[in-house]
Amino acid sequence: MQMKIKLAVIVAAVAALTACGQKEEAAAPAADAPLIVKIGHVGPTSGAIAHLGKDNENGGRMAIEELNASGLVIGGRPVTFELLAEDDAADPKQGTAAAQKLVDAKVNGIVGHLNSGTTIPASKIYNDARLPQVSPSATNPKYTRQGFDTTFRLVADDTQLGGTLGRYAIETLSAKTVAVIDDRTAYGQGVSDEFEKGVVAAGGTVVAREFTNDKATDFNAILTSIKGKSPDVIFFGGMDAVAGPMLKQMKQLGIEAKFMGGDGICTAGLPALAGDSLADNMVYCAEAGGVDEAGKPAMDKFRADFKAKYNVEVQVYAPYVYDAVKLLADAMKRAESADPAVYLPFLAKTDGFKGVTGNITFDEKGDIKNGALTLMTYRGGERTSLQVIR
Ligand code: ABU
Repeated sequence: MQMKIKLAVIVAAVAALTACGQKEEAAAPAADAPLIVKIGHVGPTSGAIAHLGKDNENGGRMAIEELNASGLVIGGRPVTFELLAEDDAADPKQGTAAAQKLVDAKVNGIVGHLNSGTTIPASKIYNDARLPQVSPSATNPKYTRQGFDTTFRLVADDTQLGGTLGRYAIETLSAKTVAVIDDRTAYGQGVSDEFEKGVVAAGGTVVAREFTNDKATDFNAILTSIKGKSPDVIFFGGMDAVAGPMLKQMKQLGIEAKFMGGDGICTAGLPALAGDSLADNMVYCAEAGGVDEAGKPAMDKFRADFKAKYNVEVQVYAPYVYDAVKLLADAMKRAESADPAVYLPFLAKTDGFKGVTGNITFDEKGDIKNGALTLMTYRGGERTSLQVIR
């Protein structure tokens, strides 16, 4: 009897294995069967800076649609790209949860996240999974300085951004004294520290350093304290959703200092957030990228196409997300494979990829070589480009 049971178990196991083998055989794609390539995108599509997260996500969708219309073939197989979009609400914990979800979904590559505070912790999860990650907007230098070979960045970092703005405040705006406020995020603290260094190197004086947080709406106490020190410039390290109300309260308190910030405030949405407190030539900021004269037609076309498609202006980084998605596809094409292990070395060797944001070549850390900055001010409620600096 026992013998019979044993035999039955063996027969069942063999049958299961055979069925499994047949199933695997049936699932093996034909050599020219369509290839589905999944690109993960993460940004804050909820919360105070949802307008920036949606801007990034839409840039990614535009690239995906164009790639699918282009009839790209990789390894002899026609490719269909899919965007798997996740919301991290600019929160580091939600950022790592979103990262793990995309790893579990077996995406082929990552574009994101938007914030340094989410991008840096998520980058460890992607590195552990050996997934290439291209950030279109995170500017904290640490992101590409962790020894990971999977991290890439399409914009200049906060050392370049904060340092240039610090020197600009003293040398071009003729400020002698500055006050600095940061939002205690990885981005806000980092860019403020670099701004201070730039100010001091150019001979200026930092008369106050205050902090707030990335959800604050009341700045009366810190602005009143700063007003007592009469700085020529107030620099804010943080995002536009906080800068807008801060500008309104500066006006209410009668503070006439110029207001500066990094790329986080340098958005198309700042005028709406600041209302009538945004006087002409009062705010100076910089996008951590930008194109020279020769690159303007392609960038202008992107902006016009984006506006026509989504009925909203580009905020800041949609073109960089668009380029990041196309760049991943380009590396896959050069490798003739969408397998991250196969195309990662091709991505690292990217040399002169022609994007709408300019020519892209990576250095040994995965940072863009010869990255640009675009200094901006606001006039008539519009972002106005002043100068592209390399
Ligand atoms: N670079 C500005 C916004 C994104 C960040 O946190 O780095």
